[in-house]
Amino acid sequence: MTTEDTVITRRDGRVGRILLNRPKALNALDLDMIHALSRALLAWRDEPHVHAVVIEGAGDRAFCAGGDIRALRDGQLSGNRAAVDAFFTEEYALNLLIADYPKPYIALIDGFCMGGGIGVSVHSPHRVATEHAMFAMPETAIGFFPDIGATYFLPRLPGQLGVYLGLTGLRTTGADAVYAGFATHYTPRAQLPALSAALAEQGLAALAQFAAPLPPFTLAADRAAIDHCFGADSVPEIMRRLEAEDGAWTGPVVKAMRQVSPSALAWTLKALRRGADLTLKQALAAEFALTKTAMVHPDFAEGVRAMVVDKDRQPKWQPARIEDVDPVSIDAMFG
Ligand code: QUE
Repeated sequence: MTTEDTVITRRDGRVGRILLNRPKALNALDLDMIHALSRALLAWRDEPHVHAVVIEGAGDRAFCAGGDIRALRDGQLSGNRAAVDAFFTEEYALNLLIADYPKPYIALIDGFCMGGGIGVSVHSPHRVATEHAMFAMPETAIGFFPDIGATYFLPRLPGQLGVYLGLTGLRTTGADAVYAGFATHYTPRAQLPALSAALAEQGLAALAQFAAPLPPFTLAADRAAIDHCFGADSVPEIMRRLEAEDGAWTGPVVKAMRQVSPSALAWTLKALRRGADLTLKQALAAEFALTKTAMVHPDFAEGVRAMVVDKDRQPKWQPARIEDVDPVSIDAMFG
């Protein structure tokens, strides 16, 4: 058994257990945590007595709410590109390690699961969400883009749901997350400790045994309209289609699209369309390249300032309007 401050790893019978243990920061991943996760997975990969890995978040508010974007902003502003590169290199390598892991890796997701938290769960075939799970890829709100392999998996969600969720950053709760594809099983929070224990005793069979019936998909009625609006090939055209819809569903969607970074919407749409034709490994490499051009844009430092550092939620985007984003400058970011 090894105990580290922010990631606790231990053997429990046939499983290796990982607890993300920074509950005050909603278990957001810093570089030390990413290293601890990678070390544990590499050690257990070659340990014959470990048959599966179970990952959970400490506390009842979050599985993992993202990455250490405050540190990334500091690195960007101080010109410490090496520190920024190290973070993304290690994080994306961990995402790929999980995708390629030869043993079952089971994420038990209760509370927030956003950004980097999705990166340490969605690439595995086994993701359990509770009724308190809350999934989102909210990076356009900080002038960034959905990374951690999101440019691979969002375009593979049903229809245009992934583009809708990746552009707006809107949240998807428990059961909806199973329909959308963020989770594979739905188990009530009250049953999670029993499921976790059963995984160590009986392995993957416990997943079906503890799965609860799914309530209906709340987005079902809007799916066709979402596919139509978010199937457009530019952000201004998506806005025109949304504003031409008469369903009540577009109110919060248009509001979200008008709040986030207009430039980030443009580079995110382009990255998601490109990711549809890439492997996960290629998508992560393309994301790494895009971190270099997206982070020098002023909207990244400003977005993290407004949403995470000062929390005034009043970012001053450049440009301020979707209609004023220059497509040529966005294309230039993709090399
Ligand atoms: C948009 C985001 C993130 C965010 C807020 C947004 C994000 C992220 C965090 C975050 C959460 C908990 C922490 C922390 C950062 O907040 O990606 O340091 O403890 O990681 O509006 O994309």
